[in-house]
Amino acid sequence: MIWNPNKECMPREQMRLLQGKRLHKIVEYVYHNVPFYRNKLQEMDISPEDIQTIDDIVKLPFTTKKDLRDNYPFGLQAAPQSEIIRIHASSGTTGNPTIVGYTRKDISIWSECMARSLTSYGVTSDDIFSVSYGYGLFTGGLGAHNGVEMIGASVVPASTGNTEKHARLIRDLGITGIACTPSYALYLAETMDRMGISKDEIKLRVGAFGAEPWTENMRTEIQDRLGLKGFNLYGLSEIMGPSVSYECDEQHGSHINEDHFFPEVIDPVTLEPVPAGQTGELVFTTLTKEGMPVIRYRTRDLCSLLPGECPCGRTNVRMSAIQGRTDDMLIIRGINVFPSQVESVVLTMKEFAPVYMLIVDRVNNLDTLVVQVELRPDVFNATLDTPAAIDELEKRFADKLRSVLSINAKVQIKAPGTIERSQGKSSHVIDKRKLY
Ligand code: DLL
Repeated sequence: MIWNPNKECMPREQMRLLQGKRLHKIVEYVYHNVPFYRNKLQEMDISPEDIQTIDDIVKLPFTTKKDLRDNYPFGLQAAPQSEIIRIHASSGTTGNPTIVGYTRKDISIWSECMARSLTSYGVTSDDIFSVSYGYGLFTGGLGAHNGVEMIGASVVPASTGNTEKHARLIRDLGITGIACTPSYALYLAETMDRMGISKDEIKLRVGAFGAEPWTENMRTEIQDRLGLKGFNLYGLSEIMGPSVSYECDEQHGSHINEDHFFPEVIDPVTLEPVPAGQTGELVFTTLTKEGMPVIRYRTRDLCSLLPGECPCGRTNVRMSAIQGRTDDMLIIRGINVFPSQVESVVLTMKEFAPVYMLIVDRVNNLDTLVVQVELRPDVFNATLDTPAAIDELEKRFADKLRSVLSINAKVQIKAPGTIERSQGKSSHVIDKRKLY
């Protein structure tokens, strides 16, 4: 089944005409409503009239996460506050999160994009569907929720945490579909094993997995252990949230909702488009968004656009799985974490030298984060001479980290000179998960 064949299976020439028209409109819209874009366009001597077809997009400036941060909180918002009906936030590199406001029309388009994804996975109004992405500032929970409601399946807003209760609900209600991070799916399988709930007692048949990178091996393991078919779901807050793209039954790349989000792949160094099919940095322009439209947003995600037609009948272009990032952002338990956030905490504590290391691992299918930090030599020699003093400092550091990162980290305070220095480019991360 296809939710909106008119848009998902549109002939290519027609799609490009539609994209061109929408691009012109959105450029005109930001020109008149967002001083940041007006200034940028004026600096480049571009007027909205110069943008008539989708090919003109290359004339436009890029937008980066730094631009969002510099314009915190509402500087890139185009619609008046009275028209914003929801605000989400995602982590920034330091300090301020990225704030994204949505109008009623934005939420309705987002819900439809999500409905397209779920329909492509085979979800129908007969399903009982558990949304186990976090609800709250993160876009995963409410984003998926609205889509499930739109197709008329029964949504169970399980969110994350309380996994044993969730496992019992999956068995007792006969839940047939689930949306969560792939690592949470494995953790759920593990919890069920521990509780003695077998695959034969549950009716799960479809999973919508995303918000973090995952491998084909993980897909096989999740499918085997939960007895379902797992589909990729991709998205990012700055563009919308989950369902910027979604897999179909062919599971060869994820179809982009191209009538709303125009994709480009560029060389992250030269910023020039890469030849079709080659890997580079994914860039999106929102073609219809009212709340916070973005022009040529650099996602930092590395992938390629797949050439050729898809046997499923959808004509929307497909993107490959994400193959890495051009920055150092980590996704730990579905939450975006930048080493620079840890650094910002380290720098606020006078006991520490600016030498730290994040060690990320996956233990029993749960991501773990250890943050090591070095004491300054004078502090090491003078003040911190009892285990109680070290404990107190560790606790203070862990509390500060939790409030900045929104996840728990185990902290280890190290003696001066004991964290390994890198020879070349300074690296603050050891990621043992091998996700790409
Ligand atoms: O993770 C939105 C989302 C929620 C997508 C639920 C899918 C499901 P952010 O928190 O802004 O938004 O993080 C976006 O997560 O740039 C990618 O690096 C990564 N990411 C998201 N989906 C996938 C995926 C949500 N399917 C960042 N595969 C993106 C690999 C993914 N990476």
